[in-house]
Amino acid sequence: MKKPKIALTIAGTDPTGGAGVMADLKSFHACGVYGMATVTSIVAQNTKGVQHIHNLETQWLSEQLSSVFDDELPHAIKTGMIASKDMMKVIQGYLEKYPNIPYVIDPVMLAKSGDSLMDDDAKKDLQNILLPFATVATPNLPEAEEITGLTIEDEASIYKAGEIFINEIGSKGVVIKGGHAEDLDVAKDYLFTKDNVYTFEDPRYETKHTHGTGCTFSAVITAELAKGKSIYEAVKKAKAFISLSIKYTPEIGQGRGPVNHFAYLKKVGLDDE
Ligand code: PXL
Repeated sequence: MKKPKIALTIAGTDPTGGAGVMADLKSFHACGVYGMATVTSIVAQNTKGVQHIHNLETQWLSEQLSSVFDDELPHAIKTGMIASKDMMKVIQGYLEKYPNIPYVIDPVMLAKSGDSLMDDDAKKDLQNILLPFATVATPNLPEAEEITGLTIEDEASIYKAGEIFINEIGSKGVVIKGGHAEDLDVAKDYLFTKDNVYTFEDPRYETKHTHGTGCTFSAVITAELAKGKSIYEAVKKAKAFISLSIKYTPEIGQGRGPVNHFAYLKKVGLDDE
């Protein structure tokens, strides 16, 4: 068998299987990429909200990463929930050592339920410690506001935020996701790179079942970069992937249910187009 491409996630857990490490592994697999996973925090949560968070000791993360990197190098790395500055520093060490491995950062701050997934003072550390190494960062509007300090209320401020990510923070690419702008009937995302701006638009589906969208979107970008795709191609696929996964949500749980990580794989909705 041909050796597969490998994507590694560094993230928190979600026992519903919709978000975090679980979403990442499913999404890697659905993209035909072999998934590896290291855990930062164990989160007791369901579709109704987050009940408990247990951040692992930093050393436990170092040990997991050391086990992976001592054995087999991934072709791309993704980070999701990282609760503390110390964990960010550990991850930074690997990004410095392996600058050619594409790195996708989902700057996770809040769960869909509104619960905080990060120490308050760790928010500013993301931008000093990890965002400068990003091949692609994937903030939603509230995260982009927190990171840039801007109030984002129109397209001009999205462009200004993109410029800050690329020219001041030093990320190679950033997708500012417009999904939170609920007054619009399209979900429009903006990809900024050093020389270009691309926009991606899909219809907005009326559903409350969007748990895990951010994790899934960034995991698909990671998988595509692992395959050697360009940033543009990776984001384009992630947009198509996430739209189908929201359209064909499996309706699980009593609250905000998870997306369908296998809708794209099964080409649900694509065959009859
Ligand atoms: O999508 C943000 C996120 C990241 N990581 C974990 C989560 C969530 C959202 O629920 O649970 C573990």
